[in-house]
Amino acid sequence: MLDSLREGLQSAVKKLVGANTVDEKAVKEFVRDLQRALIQSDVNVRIALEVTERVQKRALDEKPPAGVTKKDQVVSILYDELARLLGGEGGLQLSKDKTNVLVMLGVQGSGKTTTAAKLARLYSKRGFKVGVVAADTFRPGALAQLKTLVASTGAEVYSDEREKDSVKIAREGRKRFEGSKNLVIVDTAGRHKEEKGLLQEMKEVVGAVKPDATVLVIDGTIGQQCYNQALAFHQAAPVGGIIVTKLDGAAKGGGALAASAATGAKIFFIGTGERIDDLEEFVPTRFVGRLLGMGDLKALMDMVKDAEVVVDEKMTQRLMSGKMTMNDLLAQFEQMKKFGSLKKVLDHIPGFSGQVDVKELDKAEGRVKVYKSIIQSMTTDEKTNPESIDASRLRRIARGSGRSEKDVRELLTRYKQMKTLVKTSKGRELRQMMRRMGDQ
Ligand SMILES: Nc1nc2c(ncn2[C@@H]2O[C@H](COP(=O)(O)OP(=O)(O)O)[C@@H](O)[C@H]2O)c(=O)[nH]1
Ligand SMILES: [Mg+2]
Repeated sequence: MLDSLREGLQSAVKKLVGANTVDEKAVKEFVRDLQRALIQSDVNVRIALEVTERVQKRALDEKPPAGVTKKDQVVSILYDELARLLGGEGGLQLSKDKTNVLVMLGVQGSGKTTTAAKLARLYSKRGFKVGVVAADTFRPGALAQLKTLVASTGAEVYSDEREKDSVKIAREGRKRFEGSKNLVIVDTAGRHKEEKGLLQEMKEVVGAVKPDATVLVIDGTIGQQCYNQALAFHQAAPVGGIIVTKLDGAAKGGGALAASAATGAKIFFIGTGERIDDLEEFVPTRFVGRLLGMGDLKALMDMVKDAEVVVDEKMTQRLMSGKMTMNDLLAQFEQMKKFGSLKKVLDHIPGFSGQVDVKELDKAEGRVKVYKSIIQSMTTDEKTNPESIDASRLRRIARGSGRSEKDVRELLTRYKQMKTLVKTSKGRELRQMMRRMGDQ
């Protein structure tokens, strides 16, 4: 799905990551590569320029947070901006405590009937009682198609073969399922080729059924034309959400998604194939993470934000001036633990995986726990001046913390090592050293 866009974006990122330094020239080249990838995927030129200009401006203006490299920061900016381009979080919210009603809208052939069945399947699996209303009285064989598709889902179909008025069927179907189902999906014809008739029909059905949400089904192969189509529907009756279909193998998929999101309506799901299970919940951040070939980038970003918060510049200053207390050391250990988890996340990212030994990390985390209990058994004086800890104090601390004297000595050694390292290292090296300490 969206192979060319994925390849374009990933090769741009790869080039950036492979560059010696991320200077203005490298950023600009990166941005040009992005523009090319987006436009090739039929993202509207204006939108493509807007998003890449934002990436460029932020990449050049913003400083990376402490502990994050410039490269990682630029990639995370791209991730942010692409996710924003594809709309906000929060998909279709349905409550089992009521009868939720959805009306499927969209031009003929966009995938309404298929998607109605996919939704019936998905929500049946989630424990909803689902009813589907066959309100396409226009297309010959429409009812048979719907029944066949829905048969495997466990949902019930409401139809009336003698009734030719689709608005009436929609109204009756809703009435039939009211109270007995958690979800009613009304499939419509969308038969009118010309916009006016189609929108009129839609207004009538929506007026009769009064759904909780209208779901606009759009064929993703039409690319950025999605925008005008979605806007026309949205203006006739507010669209609750969009489902973009046929994104499997759609070269213009990027454009379709960006254009749909540009209307301001949320993309609820995407259709990724003809089979009944080929429906995916659309979460922009997750989707972009996959596009960029990064495991769970959302989790990674959260970690980076955490890391940003814990770096305490004042404490770093104190450490660098050679004054270090056990509490500082403890705080550093805690920080390493954070970097430790960050590494676990990195492990899910292709290119990083395999470079992190999770067992070693666990071991390091285990030691930190031991050190922590020891430090907590020290008096304030001992914490501030660990040099004052003699043999008898050492014994007392070991007893108090329930740890062995060997553990306490190990901690004191780590403290001395750290202090020496801090004295001999300068500026930014310090933080790198802190990170390396986590590996030991
Ligand atoms: N490849 C692919 N085909 C799809 C997808 N969704 C629907 N289709 C196909 O698109 C065609 C039209 O779908 P249909 O549900 O009948 O559209 P409707 O006229 O809007 O009800 C059918 O051949 C479907 O199998 C999808 O996500 N991927
Ligand atoms: Mg249909």
